[in-house]
Amino acid sequence: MKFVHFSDTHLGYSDYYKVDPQTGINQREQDFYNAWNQVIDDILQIKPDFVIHAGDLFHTSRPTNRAIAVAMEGIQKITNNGIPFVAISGNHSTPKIRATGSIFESLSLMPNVYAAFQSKYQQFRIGECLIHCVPHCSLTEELEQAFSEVKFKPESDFHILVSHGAWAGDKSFSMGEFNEQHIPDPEAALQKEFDYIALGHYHKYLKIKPHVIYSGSTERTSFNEAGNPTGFVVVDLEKNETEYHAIKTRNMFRLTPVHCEDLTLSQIYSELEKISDEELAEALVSISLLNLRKETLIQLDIREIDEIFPQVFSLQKTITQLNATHSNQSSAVSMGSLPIEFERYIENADVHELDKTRLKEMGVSYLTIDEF
Ligand SMILES: [Mn+2]
Repeated sequence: MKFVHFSDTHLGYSDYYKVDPQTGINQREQDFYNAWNQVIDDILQIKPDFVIHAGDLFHTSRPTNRAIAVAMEGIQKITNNGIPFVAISGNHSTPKIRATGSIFESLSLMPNVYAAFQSKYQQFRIGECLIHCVPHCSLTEELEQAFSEVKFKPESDFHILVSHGAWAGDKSFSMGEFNEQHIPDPEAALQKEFDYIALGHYHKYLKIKPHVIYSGSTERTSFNEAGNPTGFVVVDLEKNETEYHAIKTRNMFRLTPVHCEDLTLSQIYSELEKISDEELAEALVSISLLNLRKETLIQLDIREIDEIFPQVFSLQKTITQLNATHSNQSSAVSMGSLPIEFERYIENADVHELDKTRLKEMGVSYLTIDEF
């Protein structure tokens, strides 16, 4: 028995304003569809006995018609080849209000699709495998109830658990989302070992134990995921082997921060020129300029920075200002924010007989709202 375990495809996710010239769809939305389609194509090559999706199939609980169509087309390619598709709902695809209904209700009408989505335990038998599904549950009591209902049937040869959430006991598996659920070690509670535990939620491929695995996501939803591979897991139950298959997605880089306290404006630009290379082509790139002196910050030209990186897909800039009173502290600056833009404007404006310094001070104090 061989199966594919994947998760967190987040179909319908979109970001930035760029459009795919071929499809006319938001480029990042298209990237997520491309990742999904790559996995589907790979599954058709691998020809597993079944496929497991461990949650967050869609980015939202009310996916768009397009996201639904992409999902259904992919699932149909798999099931038309006689490969059953098992899915559970994750925290992103579970409606907060039950009356909303679930898209999984529709998906489960498709032949050869088995979906667990009602905040309760469900099991599905596929050949000699019993697949125990605990989807995202809105309430902790529902989750506890769901795990308490997990039953091993002795006649089934293989037991697989599918769940979505942060594996309890270690904070690092958390996505830091307010509605994520914590999965208690079910093997400890049941005093039984599963042949495999297919986990979703954590967007990084991770083996907690040889048979307890997060497949990670198929695309990256934030810079926290820069450097994570994207792909899926192939599991061979007889051989007791798992193998990670990476797929090709848009690169995401978080570059080494530039410390600017001792740099002039032109030195900052030339530092950036040094790190701008071909490897960044079409990538999502994040740069940090740290501890800029105020006088340098005011002269800094965001367009000039963008022009140093013409090859990237997008450039996220984090800029912090050296705090004059506490020289070891710095505060993040949002370029384009009113106080900064006002200072930049006054710096270059012709104010006749008015006192520029006083004008800046007064303007900034009116425009600054204390954060607390
Ligand atoms: Mn997710």
